[in-house]
Amino acid sequence: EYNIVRPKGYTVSYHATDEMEKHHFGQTHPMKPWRLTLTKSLVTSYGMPFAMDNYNTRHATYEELSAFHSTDYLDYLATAAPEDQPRESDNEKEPKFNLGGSDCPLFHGLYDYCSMSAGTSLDAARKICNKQSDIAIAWGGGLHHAKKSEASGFCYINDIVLAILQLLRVYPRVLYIDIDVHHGDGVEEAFYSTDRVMTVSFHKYQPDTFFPGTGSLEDNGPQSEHNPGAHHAINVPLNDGITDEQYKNLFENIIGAVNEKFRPSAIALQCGADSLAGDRLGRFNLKVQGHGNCVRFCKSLGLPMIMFGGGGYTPRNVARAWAHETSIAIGADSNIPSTIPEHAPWRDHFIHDTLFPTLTQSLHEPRSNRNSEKRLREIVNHVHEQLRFVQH
Ligand code: ZL4
Ligand code: CA
Ligand code: ZN
Repeated sequence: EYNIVRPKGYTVSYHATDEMEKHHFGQTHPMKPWRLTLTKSLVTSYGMPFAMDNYNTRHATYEELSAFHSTDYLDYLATAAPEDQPRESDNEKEPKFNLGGSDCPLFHGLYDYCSMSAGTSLDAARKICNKQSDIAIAWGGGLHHAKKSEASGFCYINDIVLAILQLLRVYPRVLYIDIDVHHGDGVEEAFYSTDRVMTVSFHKYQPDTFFPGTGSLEDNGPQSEHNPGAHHAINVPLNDGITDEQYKNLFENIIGAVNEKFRPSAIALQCGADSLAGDRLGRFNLKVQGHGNCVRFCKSLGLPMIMFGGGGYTPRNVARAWAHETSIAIGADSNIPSTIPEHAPWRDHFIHDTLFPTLTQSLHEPRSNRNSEKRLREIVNHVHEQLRFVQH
């Protein structure tokens, strides 16, 4: 009923599974897999599936997960039960592999949830590798904090690292971009010693008070002569309240320069939606349009691309952003109405019936902007300095 058609000579694939969305981290935990259902229902109510290849994804196998994770860790992840959760009173019971605390609880079906998230991203990566998709969408992935042998910040399996490892079989260089409000530490660390992956994370940075506390401007990968990965990590540390306009200038300047110097052959874009205004955990003032602009800019570079999910703790805004970004991927963003369709399930859940709420609709009291133009210029200058060392 809307003007949604398949883009000509261009394939977008959407990778998801309803099974993943049924899992719960616990009553009041901020991570709600249900936001994926809300996203899918909004995407569907706009008719977008007609313009994409839609895949119901499978579980990643143990062997696939072990391409990055240690078998010790995977074995414990596969067998640990919610009962193994250390209790407050149990002083001596150390959480193993950082599993079972309040950030990374052990919940029923945890291993299934993790292997589905990874399966979604691996399927997306394979479609990019065999050139069956130009853009592959994996909103169930994007869990950038997980380490080789450790869970961290709501992330247990690093599906992004697994997907990039797949891309590296076919593509000489992969550019990883992370617009989640948190630092993409797990992905940065995994590729610290290679010059085939460049990582760029934009995030709120305030050591000690904002998770994970890493990702300073000066963190650019181990700076030793013998390390090919030196200068291949870029960090853009930001303060509360950054606006669409500032973010657009920074993003296009930095990613434009990185693209020219690094000459990536594929892009992995983590679209964490906790950088939106009004996010339960976030601190920025980005609107859906400002967040989506990053996707539009990346698409304009004309490279094969995977779009991952990530954070996002106000589900109605997560669904808005990821539905809008799906429409950008298929080139339908100017064809769909900004009013949420009458027949959309959960329509009332959105409170305001628009895809693009104003700042006051999202926040009631907009956050004050603590990013001075002077500091943003310093950041851009530092990044350009780093890029002088990168030449492909
Ligand atoms: C919660 O309400 O900063 C977990 C986590 C569970 C339910 C009830 C338990 C109450 C906020 C967060 C106690 C909660 C204490 N429940 C949480 C240092 C911390 C230790 C844990 O978007 N406490 C840790 C992780 C971050 C810390 C952010 C972002 C992931 C991603 C990609 C991960 N951890 C302090 C916090 C709640 C909870 C309420 C919480 N945890 C907020 N920020 C954190 O980048 C997916
Ligand atoms: Ca980030
Ligand atoms: Zn986040």
